[in-house]
Amino acid sequence: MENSILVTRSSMPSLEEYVEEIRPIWGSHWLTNMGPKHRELQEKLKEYLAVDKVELLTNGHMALELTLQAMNLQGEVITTPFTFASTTHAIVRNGLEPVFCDIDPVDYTLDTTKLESLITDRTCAIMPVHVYGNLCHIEEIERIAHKYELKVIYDAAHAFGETYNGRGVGSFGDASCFSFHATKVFNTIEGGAVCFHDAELGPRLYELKNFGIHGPESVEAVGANAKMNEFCAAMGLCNLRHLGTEIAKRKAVVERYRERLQGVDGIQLNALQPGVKSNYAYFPVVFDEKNFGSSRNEVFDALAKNGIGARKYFYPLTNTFACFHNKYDVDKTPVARHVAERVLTLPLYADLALQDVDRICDIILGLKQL
Ligand code: T4K
Repeated sequence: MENSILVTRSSMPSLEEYVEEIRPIWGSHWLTNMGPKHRELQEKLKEYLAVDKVELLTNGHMALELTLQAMNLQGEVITTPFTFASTTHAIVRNGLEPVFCDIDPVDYTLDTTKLESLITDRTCAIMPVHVYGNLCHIEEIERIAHKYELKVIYDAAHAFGETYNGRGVGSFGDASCFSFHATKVFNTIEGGAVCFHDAELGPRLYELKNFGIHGPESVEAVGANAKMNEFCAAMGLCNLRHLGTEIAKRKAVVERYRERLQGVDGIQLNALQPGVKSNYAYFPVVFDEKNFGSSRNEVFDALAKNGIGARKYFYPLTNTFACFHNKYDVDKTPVARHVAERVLTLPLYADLALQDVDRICDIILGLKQL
């Protein structure tokens, strides 16, 4: 539909800036396999994310999948079903067993009060998600992981550039995996990265993203092809220059939504987290039909009729996916089910005009039954 507003829109540099960035590639003919743009972006991201070790990958999913593989894990991984398919798939594709923990009703991240009871002698790791850029209960997760000697791999796909008490979010846990997909606050078209601490993990990840090739005549692991190419890295170098401005514009959009929707009976807005510097990645709203008068699906349909593409991130829950053939009991994650049935993620991107935010809010508030 013309003039439609979608849930997000990729941030892009000017065409001229991107052309300048990729011009040297025409001289070198070096297109991929850890070329100069790849290495430059990797160094710049260490600085931006305030972490020591970063490995760039083709996407956020391969970051999750290869990190689990690099850690040589076996058994069960405790995770959340309130996430994108990628988190659960990364676990299952590694031959590991996901064990689903319920979520916190306020920030939608893993409910740490329910975590310990899920630990068995087969548990090897926890994979929490900083969903919507809401940071997990980091201290509690780390306390429990330490007590039971479990690895913590954060799915930080939504949390690029955020800080907690001044510390880069990628520095928590054993590893944090970011997505640089076109729909993310920071994009490299497709892309992702892992931040980690263990010095031995770096060479493992480096090899695994390149088929497990150790040297010209030696292949030591069954790896994948997950190397970020030079054109994606160049996009990242350009987008990184403008990120501060883009995030400030997102903040203005979020503030306008809050101004308009805060305090409306039957609407729950995303929690503000003390100590967190937000990246304003998503704007989820939970509709309680009893108090609001209209259901999430009615709001979704009304917006769609007006050319506005809100999304039901994250419905359905991953523990209900058809590909798992009813293997998991969704009754064990009742809060996640409650939220997934009521949440709508409203359009949010840097260039979303405040008049459009007002139009979206007018449609939503028009559905409020007094
Ligand atoms: N963990 C979590 C928690 C994640 O949310 C994700 C990805 C991952 C891991 C894995 O990371 P990656 O491997 O993807 O790097 C989108 C994204 O494809 C996906 O990256 C993201 N999460 C997920 C939440 O959203 P879809 O299927 O909803 O995308 P799509 O194509 O419907 O696009 C949404 C909107 O974005 C469009 O309506 C318009 C806009 N858009 C889209 C594209 C593709 C653009 O403006 N430009 C574009 O190029 O999954």
